[in-house]
Amino acid sequence: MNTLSEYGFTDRIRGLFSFTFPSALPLPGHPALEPARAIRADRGRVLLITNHGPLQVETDGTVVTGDWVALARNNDDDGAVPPAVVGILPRYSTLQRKKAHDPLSEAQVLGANIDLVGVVVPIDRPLSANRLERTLVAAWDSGAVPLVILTKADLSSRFDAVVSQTVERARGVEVFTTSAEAGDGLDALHVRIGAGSTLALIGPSGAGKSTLINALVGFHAQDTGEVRAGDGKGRHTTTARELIPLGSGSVLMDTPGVRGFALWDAEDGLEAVFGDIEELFLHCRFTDCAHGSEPGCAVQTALGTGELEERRWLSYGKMQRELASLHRRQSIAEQRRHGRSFHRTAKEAAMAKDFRNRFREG
Ligand SMILES: Nc1nc2c(ncn2[C@@H]2O[C@H](COP(=O)(O)OP(=O)(O)OP(=O)(O)O)[C@@H](O)[C@H]2O)c(=O)[nH]1
Ligand SMILES: [Mg+2]
Ligand SMILES: [Zn+2]
Repeated sequence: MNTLSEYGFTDRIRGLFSFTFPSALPLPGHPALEPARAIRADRGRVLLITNHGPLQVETDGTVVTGDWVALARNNDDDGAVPPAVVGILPRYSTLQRKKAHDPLSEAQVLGANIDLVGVVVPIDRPLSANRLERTLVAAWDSGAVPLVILTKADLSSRFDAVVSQTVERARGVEVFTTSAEAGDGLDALHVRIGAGSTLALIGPSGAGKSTLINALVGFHAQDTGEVRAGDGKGRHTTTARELIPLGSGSVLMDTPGVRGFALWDAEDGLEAVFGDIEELFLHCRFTDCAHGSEPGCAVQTALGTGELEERRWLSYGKMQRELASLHRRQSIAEQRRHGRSFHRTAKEAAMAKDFRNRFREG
């Protein structure tokens, strides 16, 4: 039977749990709160792993895959009150993106309490530098440490070129090369993951995330799907984010392939990936330089000498504008919310005054 320790319940989480939910030490007449981890979340329904095995509970939809929660169970065994999640442990990392096509600009939390984010890049397709950068921005921003994992090494004859190109693009992020087919690179990943930590794999459909998970755990834990013959794209085989224990308390998170990665409040991630560009700004002659045609612009100089790649500069600018427009929409939504509550209270106050006046008159 799977237990919590197989899902990353380390001493650190145990300590955090009893600190956050002191009532985990039962009081007479009160049910004890148990620690549990969400290993799959499907809107209001969450599959938890507890020290007594898996348990499905209904929740309000705020629990996401990877969350550590406090579970209250009825001790009387009469089953009158169903077990319930009564609290979520503060998340030490949160992988999120902006919901696609969402006018309200809401965040979609992909996973919580992840230690490592493996950005999966299949070697058999052309490498999209913009996509890699964007995903690394989100990965850094989550609070976890990103890794780049090249998959399907057995399929490329340009192997060395792709690896060195990826290392250059990843700019200091560790790059692992794997072939689930040939079993290459698995040991190095095992060592890097280490005991008690959680590695989430993200990347496009058909990149080989589930296949890599099966190779790492050594059995068929996740379904995999053939890629389309024409363009090599995947068929969206994995449909839910799910935790799979790897042994020695390490955990893998499989995720459905995503096409794009719209950013959500990712300034810190942007700085982590494009720190060199933000550093250049300090060397422009004018502090309010717009990095266009101003004299003494360090960005333009770096573009001119080739020190800064034009593509990277454009990619950075695009993400900056995306975040600026997100913040504009967020503040408009915020103002609307306040405006509405102001109108409501003003109207209520007027009605109350009207009522008092009539009462006095009467
Ligand atoms: N030759 C070779 N094929 C691989 C390797 N890894 C994955 N594949 C193949 O790539 C296809 C897609 O693999 P999946 O693991 O389903 O991809 P995924 O990233 O989980 O895709 P989604 O669940 O749709 O997001 C399958 O046909 C795998 O057999 C590898 O190392 N070598
Ligand atoms: Mg999959
Ligand atoms: Zn400038």
